[in-house]
Amino acid sequence: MDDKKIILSGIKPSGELTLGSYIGAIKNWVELSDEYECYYMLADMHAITVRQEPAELRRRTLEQLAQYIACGLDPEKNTIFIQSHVPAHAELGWVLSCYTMFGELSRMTQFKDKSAKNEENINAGLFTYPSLMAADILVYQADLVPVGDDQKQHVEICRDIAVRFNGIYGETFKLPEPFIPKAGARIMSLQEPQNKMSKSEQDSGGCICILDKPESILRAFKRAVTDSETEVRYDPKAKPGVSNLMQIYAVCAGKTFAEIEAEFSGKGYGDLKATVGEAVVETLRPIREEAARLLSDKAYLEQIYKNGAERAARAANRTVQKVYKKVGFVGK
Ligand code: ATP
Ligand code: LTN
Repeated sequence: MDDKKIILSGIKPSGELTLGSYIGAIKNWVELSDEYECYYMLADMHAITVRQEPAELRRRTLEQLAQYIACGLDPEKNTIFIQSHVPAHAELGWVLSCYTMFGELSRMTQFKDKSAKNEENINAGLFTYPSLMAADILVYQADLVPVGDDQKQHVEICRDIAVRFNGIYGETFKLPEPFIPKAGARIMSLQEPQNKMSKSEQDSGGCICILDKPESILRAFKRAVTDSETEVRYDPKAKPGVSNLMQIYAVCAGKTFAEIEAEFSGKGYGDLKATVGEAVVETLRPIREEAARLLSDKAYLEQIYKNGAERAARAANRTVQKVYKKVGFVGK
């Protein structure tokens, strides 16, 4: 077991989990979990870079944990934990923020997007977020970070920070690689297919959540924006709406784009939307049902996150001790 390569990834419990985060991230976490030693966290410390209602954050964190397991992450095989339960993240995060440049952080797309959307709360945490994310990854000496396309830039800055630190103090951190899926790395909004499907735009009908009821999923797909042609063809530039539906269908039904084009040749967009909606309903149904069952057993969930934090802390503390020594802190 010890020679397995290591994975770390996480999602902020800042909103309901979406079909985008399932396809872009969690589905791959499950698929990779046999081959790797995996650490999957609930990134609650990242969530507070945007103002959260405390009771809501607590509820969503537990709901998200139930959904991780319901999606197929086996807590026996994977270390599943809540970020704030493992102080090593914040400890290494502070150290790494001293090796992260202001200019580098200023170029982060997510910071630019989020600060444009939250003009009244452009806080320092939102800005230094990538240093903490680098700590999340490097503290486990992760080899691979399975994320959607939008997080690629954050994994790259993490590598830059690691290279810089290693250059000063000698080999300390392993350099992680992003794992971005070929299909589904960027699921788009059903209403504005030029924008990413995001949990922050939940009310527009463009976003599907993992726990949504079948009727509302079918309704959202029925209303999905397409284009003024009639042909079902994969062409993300010219036909973003249709191509997005095809991506979703390809992942949920395990079909290639060529197979999908053949299946809908001579049929209209109405058929495509209904078929994709059904495929999504069937993909999410078992997850929603299992999540509801797990949520009724709070003691079980508590045991998972407590065990997870203990296991995670053992690995993470080793790296923090090594780093503290290298930068010149007096040992305890
Ligand atoms: P927010 O809008 O609040 O920033 P989000 O919906 O983008 O949130 P995250 O918590 O940032 O969700 O993302 C969780 C994981 O899912 C990340 O690895 C991210 O890359 C991936 N992901 C999120 N949305 C999509 C999407 N639309 N398509 C593919 N992957 C996605
Ligand atoms: N930044 C990510 C969430 C996140 C993460 C991580 C992903 C926090 N720490 C470590 C991978 C590895 C986001 O906004 N989706």
